[in-house]
Amino acid sequence: MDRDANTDSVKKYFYVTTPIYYVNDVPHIGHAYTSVAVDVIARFKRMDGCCVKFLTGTDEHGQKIARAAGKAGMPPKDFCDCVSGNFRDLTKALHLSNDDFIRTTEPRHMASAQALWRQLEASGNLYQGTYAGWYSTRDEAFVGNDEVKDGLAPSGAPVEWVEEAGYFFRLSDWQDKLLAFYDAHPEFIAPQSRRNEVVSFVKSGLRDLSISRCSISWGISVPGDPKHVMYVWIDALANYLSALGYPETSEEFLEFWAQSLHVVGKDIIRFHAVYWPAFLMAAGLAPPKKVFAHGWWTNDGQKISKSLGNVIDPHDLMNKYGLDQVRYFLMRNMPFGEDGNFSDGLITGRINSDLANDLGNTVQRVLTMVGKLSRDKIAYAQDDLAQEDRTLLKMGYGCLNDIRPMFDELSFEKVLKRIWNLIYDINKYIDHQAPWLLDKTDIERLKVVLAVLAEAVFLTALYIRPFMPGTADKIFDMLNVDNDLRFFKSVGVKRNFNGPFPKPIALFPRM
Ligand code: ME8
Repeated sequence: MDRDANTDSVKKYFYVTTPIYYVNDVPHIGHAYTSVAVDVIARFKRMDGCCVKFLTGTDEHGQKIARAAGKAGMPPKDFCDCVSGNFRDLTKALHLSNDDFIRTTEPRHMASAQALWRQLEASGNLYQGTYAGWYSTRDEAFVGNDEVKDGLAPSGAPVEWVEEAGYFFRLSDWQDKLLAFYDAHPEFIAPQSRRNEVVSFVKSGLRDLSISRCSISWGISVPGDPKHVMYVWIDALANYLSALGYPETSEEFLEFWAQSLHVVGKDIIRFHAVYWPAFLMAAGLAPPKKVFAHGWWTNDGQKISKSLGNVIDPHDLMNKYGLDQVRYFLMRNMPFGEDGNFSDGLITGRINSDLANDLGNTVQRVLTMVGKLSRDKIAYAQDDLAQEDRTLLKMGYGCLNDIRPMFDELSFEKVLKRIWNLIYDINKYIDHQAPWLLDKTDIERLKVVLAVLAEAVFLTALYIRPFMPGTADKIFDMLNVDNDLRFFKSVGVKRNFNGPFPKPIALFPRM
């Protein structure tokens, strides 16, 4: 497996997660977006020598799912099996490289969530009481009186009045500790705008949190009190621990947890950046290293919702535009963290200009020359390199150091712009060197130019690989590059490319 072939001998761990998606409905572009982003970062880290665990899965308990199952006329578990299968299919269709797919109805998760509960109870953070207040089933959230406006939660979801006995978590005790934690770990919440939002929410005061339900039964039983089920958010958040084997806290668990990144949409930042670190600290565990909340997609400027009938099905998109085209568009269209819009015009424009023209034409231009002019072997001696050759290679090799910090900030669109600068430089180099003329005048120089071009295209393929793995592998195949060289450890290592080279194929049809 390529992920093992590339892991450094001193292991650098990296744990990255998507939210686990509710199984009340079919997957749409928003789910595909988060999942592709996490896949890109997971693939980048693996190519960079890390030992990566990439987790995704489905959130299957709670009132919302119970109601959706009832509406479908199915027992909840059968309903979950069916819809969870749709999400699993989507991971395959998007070529996600997830290492695990967790379902909250699995025994391994239920045991883990109950262990977390017991830990919270043992630490004195739980007490029994009665909740009388608003609840939004769509958000699966308890909503304060002051937050309800015109019968709606801040998200616009309807609320209903709930009165039931249950368990509370002493969240109010955690206000100062959370603020101290945010201060000590400024990198914990990103981007900065979300961090500001969370800090001011916590500063405004925290109420204790109801964490069980007794009016519904579709959930994980509260340990020792099976009349109650756990509130679906404590159940759901625990998935990040269950997949690492909690309550066992092996050395590997701790290594992964110390390098953990939760990527979520901005809708669920409060659960991940306020409740989750409080639960974890209360249970004697460290919070995750980072929570990144990305922005929201709209369709032709409108909110995406079932009632507006404008939900975008990722399978339709892939059938219409192609997998790598969709993956590229999702990562390039808007800065990660900001909101953005989908339209057919936008994706078509990107495919035609960035992929067909820039990337596709450049690769085909180079590989056609390599095939026609190289006489089946591409190699150069370091001493043969002219200044222009060195400049292009420097631009190519230097790209890796430039994009590493951009990846750490999850600035995917900046990474892509940097890679595209390399593509523009390759084109300028071709125009200056005019290899088709060298074929008639200077065969020795032609060999060097083709070698530099092959190397630059090889580097381009390496850098686009996390985003468009299928396209990158097509380029490697056309250059006869071995599988074990398709990693960043190959950057800066001088190589030969050996023919005969297959006839280059067009990578992206124009739309
Ligand atoms: O919230 N634009 O699940 P969910 C961008 N089960 N991203 C979007 C989006 C849009 N229009 N719509 C959805 C849940 N998303 C809980 C999570 S985690 C312990 C539990 C993405 O099915 C985005 O990542 O409602 C958002 O946070 C997630 O889907 C919500 O998925």
